[in-house]
Order: sequence, then structure tokens, then C-alpha cells
Amino acid sequence: MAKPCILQIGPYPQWDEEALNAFYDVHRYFEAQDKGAFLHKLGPAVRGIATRGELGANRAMIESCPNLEIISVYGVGFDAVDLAACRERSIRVTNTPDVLTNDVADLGVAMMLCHSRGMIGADTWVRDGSWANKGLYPLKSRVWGRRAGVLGLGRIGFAVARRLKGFDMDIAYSSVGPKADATGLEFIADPVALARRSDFLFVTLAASPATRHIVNREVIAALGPQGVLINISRASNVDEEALLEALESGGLGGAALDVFEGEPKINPRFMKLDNVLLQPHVASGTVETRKAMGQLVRDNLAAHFSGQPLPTPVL
Ligand code: 8YV
Repeated sequence: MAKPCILQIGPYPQWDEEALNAFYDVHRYFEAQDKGAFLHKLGPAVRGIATRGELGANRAMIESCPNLEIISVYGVGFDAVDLAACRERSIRVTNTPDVLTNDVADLGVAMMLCHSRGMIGADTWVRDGSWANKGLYPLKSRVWGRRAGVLGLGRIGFAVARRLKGFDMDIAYSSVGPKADATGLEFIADPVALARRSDFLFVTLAASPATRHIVNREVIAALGPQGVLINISRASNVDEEALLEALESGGLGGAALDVFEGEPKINPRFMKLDNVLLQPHVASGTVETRKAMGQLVRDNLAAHFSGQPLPTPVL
């Protein structure tokens, strides 16, 4: 039987490319010079799309594949997939939850520590001879025992909170409602109130049109000149213009960010700030987790094309 035709939206690690190519007739969208012409020609043959969390699949792309059956997302976030377009044609959508939770939480907590203790600057202080020539590195702020807010207590938010308990932090959270199993965590529904009582505010909620700019000017002002915002979710959850203004004016103490509007081409204003820690969307970026994500992408495709239940369906 002919291999099903798959449209691959962005690159994967080599081990995933090889495994995908073994079972599918894979066409690399990201390498096409004229993407419109490429889709116009290939579209009718495409039965599946393999994409990444931040790349998704938009309506135009979905509409140019009239025989599309499934979109398999390498990532837990599926906000970049046009779900309405998928529902209209009963196109299945899958993601890769759970396997990345602990790595994403690890990076969020590492970003808090790195930012608060000035570890990047301290590394430079050693390398550029400042330690020998200028003396002691400037003192930084402690993390343990301080107040943390977790905006969005889903799988990743829970994993962050679990880790923060180990730093004896005073933890509160905001979510769609109070969670029965959030022992020891205070529920504060209003993001502004949550930010006001937080030294560190973690943004861990799944992005959707409803959460767009949930971290707005008011939330940022409530976090204040001593507060630090840590975003390991999606850029769309934060009003980036308001964030930049607050970071530039000192209205916000600092930010540690793994996600950006228009990434990977981020706003150059971030580069001029010394109160930010910038990461290139790597929260799930370990070999172990990425291998598990790639496997799950293929498991979902394999299940679909053999008529089995999907392991991790979104739609
Ligand atoms: C990316 C992510 O998919 O899980 C998500 O939603 O954004 C990430 O894991 C990853 O960077 C691969 O592109």
C-alpha cells in the first residue's frame, strides 16, 4: 500500500525525520521556496500534517489540503492550529502532553533562579576578568521563602508549584477555579490580585483566544518594580508592549522569557535590557523529552492510519 502523504511544517531532530520518512511520504513545507505554489500542487494528496507547537497549521494551509484527516502536533500547545477549520471538516488533532511537563517546569524554575541570582552576569564577571580586576560580584536577591504566583494550574503549573515547595516558597495560584488537590497553595482568582502578592509570577496556562493578554498592563503594574515575570507558556498570554514599557521604565523588576511575539525574530528592544533573561523557546528542549514527543507524534499518526484510538487527541 502507498505510504500516506504527510506535510511536515517545520524541521524535527534527525532521529524523528528518519522515523517519519520510514512510514510516510513526507513533504517538507519549510523548505519550499514558493509556499503557495507548493501547497497548491501537493495539497490534494496530503492526508496528514506533522507540525510543531509554535508553528501549528492555519486555515489557509488546512483549506489547501481538501483530503486532510489529521494534524499531529509536536508540542502540548495547539493554539497555533485553527481548530475551527478542523472542526468544520472533522479533522483530528493530537498533541504531546505529559511527556514534556517536568522539563518545562524545570526550565521555568531554573529561569527564576538564574534571573534572581544574576547567574549570566556572574559567569561574565568570571570570564572577563572582572572578578580579578574589580572584586566582588554585586549582591542579588534570594529566591527561597519568597512569594510565588502560578497563573494557570494545569499539568505544567502543578509541576512548577511542586518544585517551588522545595524552595519553601509561599505559593498562590489562579486557574479557572480552585483545584481540590492544590494542597498548601492559596487560590486567588483575579490575576491582578495574584500578581500583587507575588515576587515571582509564572505564566503556565494554555494559550487560547480567551487568555490573550491575560497578563496585561494592570497585572504587570501589580507585580511591580520588585516583581519578576516568568513566561514558559505562549507570548500571546502577555501584552508584550506593556511588558517592554514596564521593563524599560522600571515599573517591573524583571522578566525571564522563553517565548516571544514573532519568535524567533524577537523585538530588538529586549536586547537592550539588562533586567531580562532570554531563552530561545527551549523549555521542552531536552533530548529525552524531544524523543518522547517525536514518538508520540508518530504514535498518533500510526493509530489514525490503522483505525486505532488516538493516544492523545485534542479533537
Ligand atoms: C514546541 C511547545 O513545540 O509544547 C509546546 O507547546 O511550544 C514546544 O514544546 C517545541 O519547541 C518544538 O517546536
